[in-house]
Amino acid sequence: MKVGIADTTFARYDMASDAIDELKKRVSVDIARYTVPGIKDLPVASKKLIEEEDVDIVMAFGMPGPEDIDKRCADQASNGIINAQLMTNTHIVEVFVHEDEAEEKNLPEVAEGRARSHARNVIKLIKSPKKLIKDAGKGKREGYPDLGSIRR
Ligand code: RDL
Ligand code: RDL
Ligand code: RDL
Repeated sequence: MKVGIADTTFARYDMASDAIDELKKRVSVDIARYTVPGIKDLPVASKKLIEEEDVDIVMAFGMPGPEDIDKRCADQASNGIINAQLMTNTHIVEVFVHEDEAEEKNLPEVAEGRARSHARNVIKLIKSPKKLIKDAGKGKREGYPDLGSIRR
């Protein structure tokens, strides 16, 4: 299995290294990593990893900042990432942590948890998609505790 890792220098936490560690602990994996300045550069970085490095799947890591301009930037980046997935028919798992999602002192824990959790999702998407079917409707979250299903 070959995983493309796209990440940014704008981010204030290195989620990609946690994800690579999680992948390597669990499966035999080749990594192609491409670091760009910010989240709006992630769509083309991801598309190049798919087309030029022949990866099976991409993880795109980014941290939208706290300002309104950053939120709009994040929307644009997400749209671009979705377009790149549709153009290449390949999953790009978007691993974003918003800087205002938690207090600064708690952000590293959220970021590490989300990175590792999505790394496990990536293994399932490529190696054993049936395991995801088993989790359907279970209120799974990344970086926070799972919420669980709603009961009658
Ligand atoms: O292509 C160069 C930049 O435009 C690009 O890297 C942007 O993603 C950079 N950037 C912003 O311009 C911005 O207003 C970022 C953010 N906000 C942000 O919140 N997070 C980023 N980049 O990773
Ligand atoms: O590509 C991996 C994730 O980015 C992707 O699965 C997102 O759809 C996950 N997600 C969010 O990142 C989010 O901020 C979801 C929600 N909110 C949501 O409200 N419902 C979801 N996913 O199903
Ligand atoms: O409503 C509470 C949470 O659902 C909310 O904080 C989510 O939007 C958090 N979140 C992101 O903001 C995001 O960019 C999540 C993801 N990505 C994600 O990939 N998985 C999550 N939450 O569980």
